[in-house]
Amino acid sequence: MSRHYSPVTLIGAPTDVGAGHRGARLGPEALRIAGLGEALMARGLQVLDRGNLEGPRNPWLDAVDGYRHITEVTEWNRLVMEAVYGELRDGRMPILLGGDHCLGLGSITGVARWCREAGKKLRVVWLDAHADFNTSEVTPSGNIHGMPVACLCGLGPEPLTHLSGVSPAVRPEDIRQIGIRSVDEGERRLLKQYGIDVYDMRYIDEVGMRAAVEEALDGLDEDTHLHVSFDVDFLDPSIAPGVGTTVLGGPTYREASLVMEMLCDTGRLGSLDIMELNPLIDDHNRTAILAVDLVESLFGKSTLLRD
Ligand code: 4U7
Ligand code: MN
Ligand code: MN
Ligand code: MN
Repeated sequence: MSRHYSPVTLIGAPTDVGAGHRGARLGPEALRIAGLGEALMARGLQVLDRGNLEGPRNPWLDAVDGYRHITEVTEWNRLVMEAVYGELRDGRMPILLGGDHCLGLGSITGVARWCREAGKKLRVVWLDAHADFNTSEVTPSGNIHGMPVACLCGLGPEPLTHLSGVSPAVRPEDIRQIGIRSVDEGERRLLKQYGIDVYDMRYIDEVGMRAAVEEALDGLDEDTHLHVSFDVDFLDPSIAPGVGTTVLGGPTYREASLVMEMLCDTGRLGSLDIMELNPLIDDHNRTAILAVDLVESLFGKSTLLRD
């Protein structure tokens, strides 16, 4: 199926300031070396690589008041929000190359700000092993990459919840999470309280990936901007070892490809994050190469031979 896409912009955000392992700062280069830009161009897209954002270094300190590195995390998210928003305003599709997933906050805050101005509805599809809905009170780690979805929903420290001035940046009912299989105790309560629509692995096992994704995409219309936040640890660790926080029991290659193909078929994709890739834990860049392959599916590569 051939589609018309806006020109695409790659934005590298080389930091692991929100993570519990160092190395995700090398994600943008690993994705470039795995051929992300070339693969998108081969699909007929116009691609501009803006290189990497430059933000504060990772001080690698213990948590203070339940957060690690909140000052640095705030600054990185501000940079990401401005970059993502700027691309959308210029009519381009931003692809954020992480970097750890705390930056999903800045990326989606930028997207939501643009949607408000453009009068568009927003649907966020969060592909992850984790729900990333912790707060300083319930986090077992203090790592802010476990908190961005809560912050988007207005739950968290002021500098993070009010990045664009508006809080909540996203309505909880606009979020769908797929692939979830690791949720902390307090986090589970908050997810329920906020009514987040979670398609966890148990549900996917029971109804199948196709039905789960169909439900997650229900109600999308031509006024909807689809944002995909792809945490690479969504994938089963047997195929994607290059992440800091592997969790057994994730989607297979075919299940993940199907998700991407179905997201593509909506024709509504407007922005993308590729997050949490850690080349230091990877095996000859295979996880980056797999991520690029799946992104190709998201942009229309398909094994489908039927019409
Ligand atoms: B990722 C964790 F405790 N929940 O908060 C936490 F299990 O962006 C992990 O999804 C968070 O990779 C993982 O530290 C964040 C932990
Ligand atoms: Mn995540
Ligand atoms: Mn994760
Ligand atoms: Mn992770």
